[in-house]
Amino acid sequence: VLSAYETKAFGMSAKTSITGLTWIKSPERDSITDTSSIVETVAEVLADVRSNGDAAVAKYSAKFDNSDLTAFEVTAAEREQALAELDPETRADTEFAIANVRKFAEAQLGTIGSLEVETLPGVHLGHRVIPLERVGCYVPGGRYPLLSAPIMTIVPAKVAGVDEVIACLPPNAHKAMIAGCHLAGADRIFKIGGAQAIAAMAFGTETVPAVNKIVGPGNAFVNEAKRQIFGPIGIDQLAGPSEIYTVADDTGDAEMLATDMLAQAEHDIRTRVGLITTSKALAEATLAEVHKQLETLSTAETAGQAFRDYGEIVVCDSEEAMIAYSDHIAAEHLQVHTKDAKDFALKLRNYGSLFIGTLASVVYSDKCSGTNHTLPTMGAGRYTGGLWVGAYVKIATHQWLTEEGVKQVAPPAVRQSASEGLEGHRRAAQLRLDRMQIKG
Ligand code: HSO
Ligand code: ZN
Repeated sequence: VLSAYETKAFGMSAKTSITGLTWIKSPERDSITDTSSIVETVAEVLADVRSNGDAAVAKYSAKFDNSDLTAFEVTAAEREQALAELDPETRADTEFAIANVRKFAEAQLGTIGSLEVETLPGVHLGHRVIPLERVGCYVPGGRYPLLSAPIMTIVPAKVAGVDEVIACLPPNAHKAMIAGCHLAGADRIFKIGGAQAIAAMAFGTETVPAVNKIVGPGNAFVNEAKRQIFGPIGIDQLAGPSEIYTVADDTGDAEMLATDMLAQAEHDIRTRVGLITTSKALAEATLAEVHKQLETLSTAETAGQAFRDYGEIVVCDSEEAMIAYSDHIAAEHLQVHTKDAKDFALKLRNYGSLFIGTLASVVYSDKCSGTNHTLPTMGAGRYTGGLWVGAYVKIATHQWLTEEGVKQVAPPAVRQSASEGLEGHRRAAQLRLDRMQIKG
């Protein structure tokens, strides 16, 4: 089921005025039926959990997740058990990924600082970087347990200095996911999934504390719930199906391009994959290679359908057209396979995360290289990057003035307020000046 906003993501490919493009393979589907019923179902879950707390959570866990749980929190003993059941190699790999995501998040946090500046004589302005108090990380169950999922939402929250990081995962999620949440540093973990998890974290229940922001991808119900609670509660973004595009010139490698596309296509039948290239020969070779690889890929059923429905291979008659079309798509993952890839990368504007040169693989970032894999999809890369440590802090401004500063800003503020007919504002602006005059 897809919710209303997901329908808008498709149909973008065809609607472009960019010239010099020839499709060797176009997406066969570009619109998906709207299912507004989900909007109402989610609204009902949210309202019910808001008024009835844990009882409503238990009711929807039974209804949607087939779970009879009434106590949702993962206990210390369960955490221990989940860890004990994790094989040592998986644990080491998980810890490797956590360390790398942490290192990069720490370095990024170092680029955000507090500020104090005097912009006019006596007018002192500034901002502070303040961590959020409480954050909720939704960890999807999914067809495959993705151990990197809790890492990407929980680790940067801890690095940012969030006081309490809670995680919710579906009751039937693989036990390893509990170990993943634990190793990533979740303060509290709850076995609650779907819209009821978002509701519990947004409004709080007897056992789940209310949070200030909810992050992490989920299914259509989770997305819709995040959309509906947004406002008083923050969200990261609305996650759509994965996307991978590559811009390539004639130095591109068809086998590698096909492999990379199918690596993401196996996620979901709605994954969008694409090649934007100036080489017709590469385009044709890649198309043939995709079909060849599908013959032996164990996940070909999903990957093949995704490629059939949403795959696109476009030949561009200039580098400019290639850049323009790539910026138009704003793919979640964008690979650059060109001569001088580092220079070429600087010409690109819209993408979630960039993979420069043929040695960088999206899969490394999916798992463990250190950049966050929670990235903008459906064109959101035109206005935002992905989840990062900065999403867990707020940059909040402040000011203080000397009498000299008041002399600078009060007269214009008095005049503006008077001309707008805001007498209360005028008085507040004038009062400081009057007090200064009385003092002499
Ligand atoms: N490609 C996904 C993340 C992921 N894939 C994790 C495998 N593991 C996010 O776009
Ligand atoms: Zn992936």
